[in-house]
Amino acid sequence: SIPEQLRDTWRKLSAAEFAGKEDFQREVVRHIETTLARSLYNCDDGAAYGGAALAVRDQLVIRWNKTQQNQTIRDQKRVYYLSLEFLMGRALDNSILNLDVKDMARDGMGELGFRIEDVISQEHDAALGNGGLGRLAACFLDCLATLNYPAWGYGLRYKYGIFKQEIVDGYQVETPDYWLDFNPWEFPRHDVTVDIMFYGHVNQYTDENGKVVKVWEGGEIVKAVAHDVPIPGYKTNTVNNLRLWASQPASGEFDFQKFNSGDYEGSIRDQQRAETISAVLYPNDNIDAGKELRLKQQYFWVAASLHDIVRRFKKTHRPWSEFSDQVAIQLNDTHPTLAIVELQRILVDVETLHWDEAWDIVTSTFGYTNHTVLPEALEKWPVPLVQHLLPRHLQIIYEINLYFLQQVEKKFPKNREMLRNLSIIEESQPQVIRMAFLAIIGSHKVNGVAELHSDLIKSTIFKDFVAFYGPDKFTNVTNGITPRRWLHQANPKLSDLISSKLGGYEFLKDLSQLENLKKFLNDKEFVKDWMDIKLANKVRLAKYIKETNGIAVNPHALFDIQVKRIHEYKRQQMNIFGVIYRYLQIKEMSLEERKNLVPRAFIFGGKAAPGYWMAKTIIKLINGVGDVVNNDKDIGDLLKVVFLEDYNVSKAEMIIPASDISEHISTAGTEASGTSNMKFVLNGGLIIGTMDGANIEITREIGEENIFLFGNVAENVEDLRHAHRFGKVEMDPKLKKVCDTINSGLFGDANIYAGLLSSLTTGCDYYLVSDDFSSYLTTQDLVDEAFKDKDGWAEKSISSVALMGFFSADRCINEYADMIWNVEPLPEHK
Ligand code: HBZ
Repeated sequence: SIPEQLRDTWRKLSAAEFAGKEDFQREVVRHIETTLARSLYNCDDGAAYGGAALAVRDQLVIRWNKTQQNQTIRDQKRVYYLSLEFLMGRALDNSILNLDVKDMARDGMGELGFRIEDVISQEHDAALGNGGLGRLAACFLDCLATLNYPAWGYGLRYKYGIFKQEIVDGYQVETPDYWLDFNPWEFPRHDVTVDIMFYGHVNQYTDENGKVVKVWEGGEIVKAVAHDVPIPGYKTNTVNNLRLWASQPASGEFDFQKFNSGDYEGSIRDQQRAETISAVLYPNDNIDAGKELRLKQQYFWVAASLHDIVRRFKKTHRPWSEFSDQVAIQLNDTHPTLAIVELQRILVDVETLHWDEAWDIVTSTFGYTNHTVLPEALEKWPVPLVQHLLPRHLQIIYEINLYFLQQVEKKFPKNREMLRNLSIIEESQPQVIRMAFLAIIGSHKVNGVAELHSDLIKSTIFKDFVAFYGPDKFTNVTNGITPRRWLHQANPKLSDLISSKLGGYEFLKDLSQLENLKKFLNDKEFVKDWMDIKLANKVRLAKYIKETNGIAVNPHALFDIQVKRIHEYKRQQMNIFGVIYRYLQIKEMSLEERKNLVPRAFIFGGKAAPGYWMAKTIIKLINGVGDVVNNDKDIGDLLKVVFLEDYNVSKAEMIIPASDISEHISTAGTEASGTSNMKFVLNGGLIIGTMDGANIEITREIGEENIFLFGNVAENVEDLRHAHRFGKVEMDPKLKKVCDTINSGLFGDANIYAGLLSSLTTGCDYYLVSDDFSSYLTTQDLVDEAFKDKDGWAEKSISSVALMGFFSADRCINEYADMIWNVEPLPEHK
């Protein structure tokens, strides 16, 4: 650092935040002309975005540096959120809003000749995630900064985010998402690197005290390079850090030798092999593909992050016993579970702590969040693979398991079944490591993400752990969303209207204040404004649909939206079957009968994992039905079916505010929480859903009269599945009619859909579509009736929003901080 006597000079020259519009404009123009080397003669929206982003970024960086300095000086306990996914979306609009300079930016860019909306929409989404899990991590970062918690996110800097989806002839086609051509939001730190080792072998030595020392040696080394992203909070000076690791070849003699001996291609190959680790995000949501490269990604990221955390801790010269007073690490699902093993390895092998002392530190440091009960999503790594890639870690896992099972034996003597059920190692061929079990054993708290889900993990997949540890190790933190992005940013008009009634934007930091909206339920003008905003948002979406899909949707139709990853358990197939049934019904109606109908537009969006055939078939069916229905002149506005291509965060910000009703219709007990349900209700949309995930708590908060619930409950699922397996269930006749229509070839060659239809019959209807279909249709009829009563609908919409305070992710972050991390907010710097 700079010598004391020179610091005054330095401070005089320190970068200053822009004070007003002119300052901001000057910075924008300076960046366009110098950083981007463009001029007023060749500045398009893209360059304007670049200039605006760089100007805003400077502002963030000044606060970011001060925040980091403040955190170092105060030296409080920090939280580290380890997530293989951060689904951030766009940063410019969010940064401007969090810095509270949107009006200034709009005026400033306007005077330079640009519409702020056009500038903002130039930005490429940062799509480093699949769905709910990744977006939750992004919401949490916003809240941690807003609430001034000293917190870091750690993830991977994928060169390719989630693929882009195109629809060709009704089918999903994937293209790569190369998003880094211009990314002003990241700062490569070529000086912050960690060497990560793979493969090799374990050597045993006896040291001078006769102690056996194990050393992992001789492996392949890859370099992790830090890329830092500033994370601003809303109306606070706090700007936290998200550190993403990129893999690079560890430059060493090895490469040089190859190069010098003429094997140029060989040395490039090694280089590419290293870069492959952080090249691409695995595009699976709720499915474990079990690929070696994925395990390499996990270890690479976890080892780099832990090394960084340990290095930071060691700078404070505290004793190891204080590690967990300074560090809390949260594991976002089992993907970072190797962090537990890596910390134990560092403490025992490198820092030479006693095993038990090390293990106490480890378990008091980690918390584990589970996001699914679906068996196909639970990670299990084959022992031979781990043996090959991480030989020392495998030994440590065996040792952890041995000590753990000794405790189990003590508590449940001679209970072989208990030992088998609780063992980290599953005795299959080959043996596999159950990562969730390792995560539980290595953490002090385990949480689910909604009440039903947290109860289910305790009574099903982790039942025996509850028997062993008692119930206190397991807890619930119901998910939430950040109202900054999902209300203020996505729906500025609604946010403004709410603020005009509540006397400012304080509600964005304390969402429970929304309750005061109830006072205005009878304020005619307010109610009208409320519904006008909804209509304006629908008009905007209708225009987008016309532009992208060529389909004319009447903005006054009931907009019925299901946007999320395509998965059988989420039951988009039930939705489209319902659409087909509705179509058949309308076709049978007289013109007179049709007059009573509420026109409806069914809008779908979502990606299918590239290898998930059934999900891809569902997309094809939606498009097949759309082709028929949308082109049927006899139907007109009464029914439209739209599939929106490439659903992502920025599209969600446009789509969600435009819904009248949205669908959250998973088989009860399968959707851990769901978070889009919260986003839709917060934007004044009503929802139709099953008693699943957070729908249950949404119902409790907003009242049964404000939600359309249907279908079987989780307790019945097992019996129903059993009945299907033993052939005791007749298909629902309405569903049968739908299947017959699909089989007739009306929506394209019936062979295309054969697999989907047989999942309902020979596949034993695992997701219970037949069992819920009739109550789904009946409830959809209730939705139509309710929508006819405009005043009643508006009342439901407003009173629901008024009661959504609980679902702010600020509430959830405070719960994690109190119950799991034991961290306090840091006084904001000046
Ligand atoms: O996490 C989702 C749950 O399905 C959803 O119910 C919940 O609201 C959300 C946040 O808690 N889970 C995922 O999104 N999971 C994944 O994307 C995933 C990705 C890779 C995997 C496994 C799961 O290997």
